[in-house]
Amino acid sequence: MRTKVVIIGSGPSGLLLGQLLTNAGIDNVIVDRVGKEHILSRVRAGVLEEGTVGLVDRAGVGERLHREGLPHDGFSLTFDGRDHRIDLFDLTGGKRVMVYGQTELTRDLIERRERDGGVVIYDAVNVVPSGFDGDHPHVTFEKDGVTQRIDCDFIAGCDGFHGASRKAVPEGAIKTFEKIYPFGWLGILADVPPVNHELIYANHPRGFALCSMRSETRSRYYVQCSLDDKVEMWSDDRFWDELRRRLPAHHAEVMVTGPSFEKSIAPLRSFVVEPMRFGRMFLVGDAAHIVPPTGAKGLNLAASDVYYLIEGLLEHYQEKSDAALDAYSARALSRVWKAVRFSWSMTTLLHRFPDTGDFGQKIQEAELDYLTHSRAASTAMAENYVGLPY
Ligand code: RFL
Ligand code: PHB
Repeated sequence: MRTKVVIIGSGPSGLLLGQLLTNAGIDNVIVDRVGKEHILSRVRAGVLEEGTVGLVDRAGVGERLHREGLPHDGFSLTFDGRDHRIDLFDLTGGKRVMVYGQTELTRDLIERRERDGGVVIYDAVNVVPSGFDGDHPHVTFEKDGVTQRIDCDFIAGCDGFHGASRKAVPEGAIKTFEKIYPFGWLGILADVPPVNHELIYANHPRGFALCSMRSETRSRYYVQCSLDDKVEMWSDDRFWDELRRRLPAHHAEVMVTGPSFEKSIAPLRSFVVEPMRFGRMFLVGDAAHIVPPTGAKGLNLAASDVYYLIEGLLEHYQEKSDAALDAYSARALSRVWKAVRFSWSMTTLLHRFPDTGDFGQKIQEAELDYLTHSRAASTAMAENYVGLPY
């Protein structure tokens, strides 16, 4: 088989890139190691920047997002029993974010690809990208016990943190930057109305908590937990008790609880590889970088990578120039590092670190106090939260 671009990974970055290529008439094939049902069962991000929404619109997949998504003009930081609202709209001169689940976005992208007759090869085993350092890149895999090979012009490694693309790069050609945080997030989904009409990021002596949502009747809540914790250790009752204790009383008292239908623990890490291009293979999204979810940046960075890569691929095929492809890695990384910095700083500001000590604790309190009293500090937070320009 031959195509122009093989996309490894059918997550949001692979599907979005595939749709933008298809819309431009550029043949592409997506290969994923799991099946559609599995992909649609993953619960992840919930906050989309305007740039991400714009890219989804450009792909022609934004109809349901605009109908069902919840535009948010601000969010609350709570600490010391009080609320401090970050007024995103006011502080950024009219920008907001959209709350819409990654699972729903992925469903919209898959349905659109199916309608267009785009190829996705699910349940592919042993996916290996090769030949990308020369002129004959190709991807091999096994499907139903038969080895297959797809030759192409370019490979897009959209296969997430545990994917095959990054692993195929020779060790000496890639540099890794990593920070592991000493805690995780325990998250639940429950069909109860959100405790607040906007997100609440809570700093509390018992640990961080986040109140988010998927709709007016579905809440997504998180509490900072120990890396040794297992989901089985957290009954729904224990979760609700802990969440309530980490919120100011006026929120805790009105919180509606109910049975959860999803519960999982995610470790927190910051991770970046440089460069993001290796000959004719490009790394995109989580394959190249991971951020802790505190700044809601993971999915949005995957989208900005796609933005830079599609620009390069369109220029290659339509204008016979490789200037934008050559600039891909540097342009993407420049935005990635700013989001890595922001996610790290929000994580540092809001969580309890086991080894912080009194000095670290005082610095955190001073930082929160500064945020509440300085429009400049709040503006910097808002500007990063809504997403820096592409
Ligand atoms: P994805 O979504 O991980 O998709 C990668 C796809 O590649 C496939 N794959 C392979 N295919 C072929 N061969 C292989 N060897 C393969 N290995 C993997 C996978 O099956 C999958 O279909 O990466 P992508 O597209 O770059 O998208 C990135 C986002 O998914 C990610 O940044 C965010 O979800 C991160 N993230 C969160 N971000 C937020 O902004 N807010 C959140 O609340 C949030 N929660 C999360 C998260 C990521 C999590 N992970 C990765 C465990 C919670 C979790 C649990
Ligand atoms: C979510 O809704 O899952 C969510 C929202 C904001 C974050 C992280 C996760 O910062």
